[in-house]
Amino acid sequence: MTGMLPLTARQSWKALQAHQEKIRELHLRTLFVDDATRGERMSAEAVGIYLDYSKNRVTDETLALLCRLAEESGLRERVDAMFRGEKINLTENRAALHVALRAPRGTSILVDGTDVVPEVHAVLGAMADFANRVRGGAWKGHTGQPIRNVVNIGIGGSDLGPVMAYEALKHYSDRAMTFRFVSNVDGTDLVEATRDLDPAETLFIASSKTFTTLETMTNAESARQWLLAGLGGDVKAVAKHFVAVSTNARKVSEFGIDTANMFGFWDWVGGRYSMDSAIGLSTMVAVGPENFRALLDGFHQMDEHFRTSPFERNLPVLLGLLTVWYTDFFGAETVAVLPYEQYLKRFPAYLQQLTMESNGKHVTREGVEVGYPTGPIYWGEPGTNGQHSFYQLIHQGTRLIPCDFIGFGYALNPLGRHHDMLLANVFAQTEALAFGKTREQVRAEGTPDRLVPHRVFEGNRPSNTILADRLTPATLGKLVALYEHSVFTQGAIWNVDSFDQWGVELGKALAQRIIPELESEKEPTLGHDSSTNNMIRRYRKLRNRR
Ligand code: G6Q
Repeated sequence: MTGMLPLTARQSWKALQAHQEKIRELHLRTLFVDDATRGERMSAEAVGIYLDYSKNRVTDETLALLCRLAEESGLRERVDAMFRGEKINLTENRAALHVALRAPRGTSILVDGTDVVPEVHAVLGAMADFANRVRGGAWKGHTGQPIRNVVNIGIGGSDLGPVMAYEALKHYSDRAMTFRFVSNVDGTDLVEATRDLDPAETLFIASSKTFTTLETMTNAESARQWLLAGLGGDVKAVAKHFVAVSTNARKVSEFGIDTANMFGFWDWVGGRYSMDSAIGLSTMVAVGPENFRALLDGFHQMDEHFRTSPFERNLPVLLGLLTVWYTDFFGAETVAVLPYEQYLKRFPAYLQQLTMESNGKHVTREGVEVGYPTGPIYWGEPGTNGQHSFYQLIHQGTRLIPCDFIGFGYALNPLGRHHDMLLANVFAQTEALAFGKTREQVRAEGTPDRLVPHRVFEGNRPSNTILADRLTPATLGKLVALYEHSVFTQGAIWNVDSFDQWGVELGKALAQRIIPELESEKEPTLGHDSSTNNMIRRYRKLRNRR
């Protein structure tokens, strides 16, 4: 931004560096002993989401400095620019306006002078009509049978959101229907997804913003062949068994899908920010239009909280700033996201794309090499499973891994004592990470001397705990928006373009070059490096031995 000092030259940044030197040895044990109210005080609650951030290696001063860093980094102006529909995705000259996807009817957001909110609601209306027809059996397949199976074909942003949302909201889904998701160009994905399905009852949703993506186009073409082979080869069947979600009407119609059955979105919706656009069609068919609208309402509530709340009480801002704190001042390289909710089993995978594709950048928005670490690696698995595998390293390894624990008050499937046990584990883990177990405590337990070092937990390992009432469509919307805006906050501080993904684009182009070299009958002349050339030759030989 014009007139703004580079990040590391900002006063608050320098103050944070000096402050970190002072408090880096400070133990959470001491912080909690010194302030009996810390656990309640260092928390924030909004739109039904409760965040306990007291088990972080921060003091009031840290938080004040981090909020100042946000001010000095122009976070407020950035947020306003996003909500105003400005072209904040500089390298692609586009707005990043996923917040418009959940703007209520009657509000107005302009992109290039056009109000996009009515368009959003027109598409939502068309999706709802379609979803109701499929769910109610009015939409018939080629042979007159109703649809029982829905297969979403897409990849990246056109897959991860739909899969995650379907799994997360399965409790609310129509159990008489089957939902599958095909993304990988590895033929196994499609073959396994369709092997037990009857083509006469199967609907494919080809989801691709560009409708040119290699994997999706290849899978869609093979799905079409599978369908036609199963239904006697009449190409008219395609119109009844394929619909598209895309921004590219021409390509959709070239594929043979009637554009009357195409659900559109816009260039200002980034792939990883698109699960609440028409890309969510499979979600809507699964859970119904009313639940989908509740999901959007949850997103919108968090959007409004992010847009209007002061930084010190703003959940996404707090999460984002804490991530900056550990990434840039403690050298942490990862963040673990640990949902204690089986339905959120794909949430960490979804977040990996959202966070790492957005902030995995090494230059500023002006194209200058950054002089500080940016986006950390996000990873995770649902609890309690992770406790019996990788938590060991979080507790006793040599790395600092800030963790986000996510839990719910009510179980969607109450079963005996299960839920109390589940939540007891959330609280026990954050307690153990923060406070550990001292040498004295281990000795007092009668541990033999030689085992003492192995049983000591140094503690002081930071975590956030996010609690909500129960996992509903609205809660899911709030959670996703929480992380979207946390990513935005981080990107604003680091001054990177969180909305482009040139790293993905390169891979897309390179594979296209190699495919003909693998497929050509004649031995191709190869111009790669010696390793790539050698592997291509080796693969051609292996393949020919079939
Ligand atoms: C997301 C990325 C990427 C994209 C896929 C699929 O932000 O841009 O993951 O979603 O490459 O692209 P299409 O939807 O165009 O097939």
